[in-house]
Amino acid sequence: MHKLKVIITSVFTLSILLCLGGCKGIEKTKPNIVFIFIDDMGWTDLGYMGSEYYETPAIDHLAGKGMVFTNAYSNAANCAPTRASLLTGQYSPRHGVYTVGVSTRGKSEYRRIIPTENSKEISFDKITIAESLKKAGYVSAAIGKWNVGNKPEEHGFDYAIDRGELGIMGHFGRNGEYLTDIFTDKAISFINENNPKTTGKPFFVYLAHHAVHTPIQAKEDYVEEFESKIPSGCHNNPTYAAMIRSIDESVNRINKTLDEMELSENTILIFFSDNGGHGTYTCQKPLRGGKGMFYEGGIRVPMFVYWPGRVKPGENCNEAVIGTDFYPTFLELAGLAEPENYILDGQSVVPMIQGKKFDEREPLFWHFPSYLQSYEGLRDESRDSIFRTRPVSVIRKGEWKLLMFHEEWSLDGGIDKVNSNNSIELYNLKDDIGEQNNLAEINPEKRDELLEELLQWQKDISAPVPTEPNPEYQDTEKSK
Ligand SMILES: [Ca+2]
Repeated sequence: MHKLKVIITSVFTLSILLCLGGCKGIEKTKPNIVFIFIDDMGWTDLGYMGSEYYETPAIDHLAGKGMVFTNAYSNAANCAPTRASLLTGQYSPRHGVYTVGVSTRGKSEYRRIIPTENSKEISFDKITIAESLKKAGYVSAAIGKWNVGNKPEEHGFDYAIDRGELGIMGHFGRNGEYLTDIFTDKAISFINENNPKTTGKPFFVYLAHHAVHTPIQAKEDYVEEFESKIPSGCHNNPTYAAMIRSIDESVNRINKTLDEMELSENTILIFFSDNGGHGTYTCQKPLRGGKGMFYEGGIRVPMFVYWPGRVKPGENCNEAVIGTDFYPTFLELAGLAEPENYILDGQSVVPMIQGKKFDEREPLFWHFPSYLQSYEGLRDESRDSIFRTRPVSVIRKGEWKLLMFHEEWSLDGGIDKVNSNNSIELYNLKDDIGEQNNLAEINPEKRDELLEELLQWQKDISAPVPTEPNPEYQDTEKSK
């Protein structure tokens, strides 16, 4: 008995000694990282975010025991650029992936300016987060939607599987199997086969579901169940609700796996969406707009971090964070320095996870020199009824947000005519989260302060602001 006590005391003393160097904050043990990435999930599309129709009991439970980020942003309002920024850790002007497909979406006769050409892939000179984590011994998997050219294995992932390899086009396989379930199975298999207790290597799972992106398809029995429930406002599509239920099951199954393998305490689980919800099927009120727009509904997304014993349960973090913050966050968790000669645009959110704040939060920026045509459901919330967005740059600093529209800026006199050319919108998100009151005229001091920072950022990062008029543009009432 006495001997045992001595051993226990020694182990305890030893751990204290070992702790002197590293136990403050994040330990030296490299945590596993599970990043669950939802496609097109809107800010209020979850129970814990206020939906009274969609049901997400498992997610609500984990979010309640984790940390909810209320001011989390995607780097763009649509899929590819958000993913490129997240994987490279860089804002879009550095990688050139501004949009999905071409920049010229929507009829040419309505476009005033020639938009910037878009890149459809991450170039090989980029150091992806998977490549960086590999240096710290991580084994990594990209499961699901990729969307940024080449293959995940060519960008540092050890294992990858996508919908195409499964021979699936929409959300169902030939035998009726559901894509969200298949990807969840693949993630669970990967975790099983790469148990750090056996391999000695931490894992990074990038689970990028295609749900809840169109086509809106879900399991029939779930759809029927939601058909019998009472819709709530603009959350009223039973098939969309059923898709969300399958996402909830996915998160639950992943968490259960980690729990059963006793990995939860050394695994950080992050839930995030790549842009706002699709205006035809859902809405994110009180936010304005949805997917494809640079109003809050298009870029503010649901996010929580679950890490039992490490993240203080039940906390909300109201600091503004953005997709490019994950790269430096993962580096810090893995104990890695930033890659040499490689610029990272984000800031680690590890202090927030520890219940602190950023020493100083840099302003957040977006740059979208492209057009996105509109569709039913969003026309009332866009700036105009033809496009969800026209070329635009955005800065968010503190509670203020400024949007600079390139057509008016470049063709109607820029800074010299800023008081009258309608190129700028300014909102105070604290008072006006719905972006209803443009304060650009009322508060020119704040407008100029943010504008100056935005212009400086554009210059520093060589952001292309389109300037050339489109010869096919027809100046009719409808095109405005
Ligand atoms: Ca998306």
